[in-house]
Amino acid sequence: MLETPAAETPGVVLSSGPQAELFGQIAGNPSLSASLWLNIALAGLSILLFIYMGRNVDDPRAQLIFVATMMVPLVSISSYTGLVSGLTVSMISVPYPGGGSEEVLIMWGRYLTWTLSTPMILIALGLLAGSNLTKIFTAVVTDIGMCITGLAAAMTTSSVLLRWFWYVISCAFFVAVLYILLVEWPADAEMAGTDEIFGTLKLLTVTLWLGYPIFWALGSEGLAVLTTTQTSWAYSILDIGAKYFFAYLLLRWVTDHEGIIGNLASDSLGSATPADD
Ligand code: RET
Repeated sequence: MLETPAAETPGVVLSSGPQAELFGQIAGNPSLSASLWLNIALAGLSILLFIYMGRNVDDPRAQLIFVATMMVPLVSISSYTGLVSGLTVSMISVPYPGGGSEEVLIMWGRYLTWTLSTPMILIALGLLAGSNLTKIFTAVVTDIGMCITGLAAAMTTSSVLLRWFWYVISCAFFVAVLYILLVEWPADAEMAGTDEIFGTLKLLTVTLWLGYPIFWALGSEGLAVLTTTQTSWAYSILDIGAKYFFAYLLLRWVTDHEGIIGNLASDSLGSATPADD
C-alpha cells in the first residue's frame, strides 16, 4: 500500500497510483516544482499581509473589495497545492497543428481555479470603478465563460481543430471582458473619482492578462514552442503580478482612501448610473 516511486522524498508518505506518479514527476523536476512552490509561499504571505492591512476597514463597500481581493490569494494557494500534489494535473495526449500528438503534463487545475479567482479580481475592480450590477455581472459571467472554455481547449484531445476552436471561443469571451475593462469601467471610474488608481490597475490587468492566451498558444498546450516547465514559469510569473502585486496596490489604495469608496453611490450596485449624492 505504501510502496511508491517517490517515497524517498523526505517527510512525504505516498500511496501508489497515477496521482502519486504525477506527484513524483513534478517533485523530481526542481524548476517545475519551484514555479509552483514560489506561488504557494507568496500566496501565504499575501493572505497574512492583507488580513493585517484590512484590520481597521469599516466601510461596507471597502470591506467587500477587501473580501473579493483576499479571495484571490486564498484561491491561489489552493490552486497551487492542487498542482504540486498531482491532484489537478494529468498526462494528456495533445494533438498538434503540424500533425501528430504527444503525451504532455497538463496543469488543468489552473484553468479550473481561474474560474474562481478571476471573477474576484473583476468584482473588486468593478466595485472600485463604482460600476453597476449589470456590468459587474456581465464581466463575471463572460470571464467564467473564458476560463471554462479555456479548460475545454486544454482537455480536448479528439481533434486539433476543435481544440483550437475552444481557444477561439475563449478569446471571444476575453474580448468582452477587455471591452468592459477598457471602455465601460474607465468611464464609471471617472464619475466615481477613482479613475487614477483604476487606470493603473486596468493597465496592469490588461497587460498581464493578455500574456495568458499568448503563453497558452506558445506553451505545451498549444504549439509546444515552450516546454511544460517554461510554460509553468510563464503562468507563475504572470500570476505574481496579476494577483499578489495587483491585490497589494488595490488594497493599499482602499485603506488609504476609504472615504472615497464610502462616498461612492450607496445604491450604485442596483442602479444603471451612480447617484450624485
Ligand atoms: C486561456 C486560453 C484560452 C484563451 C484565453 C485564455 C485566457 C486566460 C486568462 C487568464 C487569466 C488568469 C488570471 C489568473 C489569476 O488568478 C484560458 C489561457 C483568452 C486571461 C489573471
